Amino acid sequence: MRRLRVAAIPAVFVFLASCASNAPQDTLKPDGPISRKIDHLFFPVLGVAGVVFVLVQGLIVVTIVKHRHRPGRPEPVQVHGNTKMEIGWTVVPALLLVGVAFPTIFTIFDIAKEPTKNVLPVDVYGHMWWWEYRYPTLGISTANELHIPVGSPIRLSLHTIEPGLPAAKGEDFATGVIHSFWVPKLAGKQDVVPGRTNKLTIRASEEGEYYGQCAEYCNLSHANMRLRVISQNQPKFDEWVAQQRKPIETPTGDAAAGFALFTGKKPFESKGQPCVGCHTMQGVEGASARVGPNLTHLQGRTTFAGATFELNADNLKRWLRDPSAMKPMRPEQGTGMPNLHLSATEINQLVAFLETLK
Ligand code: HEC
Ligand SMILES: [Cu+2]
Repeated sequence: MRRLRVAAIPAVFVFLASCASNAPQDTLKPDGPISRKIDHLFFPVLGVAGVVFVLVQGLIVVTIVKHRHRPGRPEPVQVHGNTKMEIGWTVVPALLLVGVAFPTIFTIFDIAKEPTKNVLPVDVYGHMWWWEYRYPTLGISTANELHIPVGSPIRLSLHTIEPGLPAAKGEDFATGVIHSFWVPKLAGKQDVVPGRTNKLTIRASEEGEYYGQCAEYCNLSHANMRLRVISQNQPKFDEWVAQQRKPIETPTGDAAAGFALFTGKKPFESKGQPCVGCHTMQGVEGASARVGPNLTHLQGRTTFAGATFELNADNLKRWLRDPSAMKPMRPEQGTGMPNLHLSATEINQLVAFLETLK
C-alpha cells in the first residue's frame, strides 16, 4: 500500500501539470485551420477509443468479480471456442477501425495538400541546435523566431544541415541529424530528415506568438532547440520584412570598436577567430557565413540561442564570456559557438555593437 501511495504522487503531479491554464504548447487548444483539423479528428477517435476501453475493461472487471473463487464454489463452466462470439469480436473491431480510418486518411491528405493561394514559402534549416529560416521570395533570413503574416498559408521546406559544415558547403544539406519541427498550436509535427526535403504547411488564424520546439532527439542541446512563430497582420509583417532587408548602419563609439572586432579588422587579444567567420552581417563584404545565426537584425528578436534566453545586454555578455556555460554545445566537434576567451573590454565593445543591430 505504501509503495502504491508513493508511486501515485508523481502520477498526481503529471495529471495536475496537464491542467495548466497558461500552457503555450497545448495541442488541444489549436489556433489555426490546420491544427483545428487535427483537433477535429482527435476528439472523435478519442471518443471511440474511450468507449472501447470502458467496455473491454468493464467486461474484465465484471468477469473477475462474478467468477472469483469462493470456498465451496465449483469451478465455472469452461468455454472454449464459440463461433458466434469469435465472429462478433473480429467483425465489430474491424468495422470500428474502418470507421476511424476514413476520417484519418481524409485528414492526412487534406493537411498535406499544397496550398495555392497567398502562399509564403520558407526554407527551414535544422542546425545543431537552432533553426534558420530563409524566405526565398523575399530574400531575407533569420533565426529561431519565424515571422509570418496572419491568415496566409506558410509552406515550409524542411532541411537539415551537417554540423559545422554549412558555411563551407553552402546549400549542401544532404547530411546531418534528424530534427522535428513542431508548433503544437499551429500544426502537427514534421520530421526534418537528412537527404530529403519534407514539407509542412502552417497557418495562424490570429496575431500572436506561438511556441514550439524540436521534437526529435538531436543530441546534446535538443532541449534548447526551441522556436517561436510570430504571426502579424500584413502591414506589420511588411514592415518587419523591410527592416530585415536593410544592411547595418555604421556604428560609432564603443560599438565601432565592437564592429572592428566583429569583422576581424581589429584582432582579438586571444587570437580568437572573428565573428564573421560564422555569422552573416548584411552590408559587410563577405560576411555571409551560416554556421551561426544571421546577426544583422539581432535586436529584432526577443530571444536567442534556440529561443532559450531572453535577449538583453546581460545575457549577451554572459553568452560571449562562455557560450557553452549557458547552453551545452560541443564546438570542438563543430556544433555550437566556441568560447573565444574574450577580455571584458572586448565583450563590452561587442555587446555595444550587438545592441545597435535593430
Ligand atoms: C566557430 C563559429 C562561431 C564564431 C567564431 C562565433 N559564433 Fe556566435 N554562434 C555560433 C553558433 C553555431 C551559434 C548558435 C548557437 C545555438 O544557438 O545553438 C552562435 C550564436 C550566437 C549568438 C546568438 C544568436 C541568436 O540569435 O541565437 C550571438 C549573439 C553570437 N553568436 C555572437 C557572436 C559574436 C559576437 C562572435 C564573435 C566574438 C561570435 N558569435 C563568433 C557560431 C560562432
Ligand atoms: Cu533538433
